[in-house]
Amino acid sequence: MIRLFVAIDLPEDLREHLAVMQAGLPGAHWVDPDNFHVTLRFIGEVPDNRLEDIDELLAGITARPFDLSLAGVGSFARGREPTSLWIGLDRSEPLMALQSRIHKALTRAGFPSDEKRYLPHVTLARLHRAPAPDLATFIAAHNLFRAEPFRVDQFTLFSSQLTSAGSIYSAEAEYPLD
Ligand code: 3AM
Repeated sequence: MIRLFVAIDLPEDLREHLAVMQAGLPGAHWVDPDNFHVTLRFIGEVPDNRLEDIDELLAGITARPFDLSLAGVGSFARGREPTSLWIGLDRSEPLMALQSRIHKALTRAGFPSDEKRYLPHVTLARLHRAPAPDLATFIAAHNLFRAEPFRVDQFTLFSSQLTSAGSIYSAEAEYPLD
């Protein structure tokens, strides 16, 4: 089995910019900057022999390149327990359209996902018992964060290996937009 997800990679200068923010929050397990991405669609565990079908399906998705801007900071929680800290993105119609096309194609091909609303983000940290006041202070301190727009001219199929030292992501294939 192979664990897969589809995502947009970030340029190196933006990774470095985000990495500077990774400090000063107790309970934060900071994501390795090499692993920063904007998830488009989580696929999950599939038999290795489905990789070719998924590759073909993604290769058939067409879209024009577009610009994206990272802006703002927020957190996700399970119940009252915060689980992740993320950087947000300015609203982008081309991003939502690309996500929707990928999501529908995978669902139609028999790769279901949870039906949660898509909220584009870049995960900065996983949180384990981060004290609420510290989290609120971190979010307030970084809430005005805004980066220069970057060009999205491809998306990537990643595999994810879960290890005791964290997830190892590998690019399996890249799909140019043009
Ligand atoms: O880094 P982010 O949060 O964008 O949260 C996981 C990560 O996204 C997400 O897939 C990305 C690569 O692991 N993910 C993991 N399990 C998931 C699931 N069951 C999931 N997304 C939806 N459903």
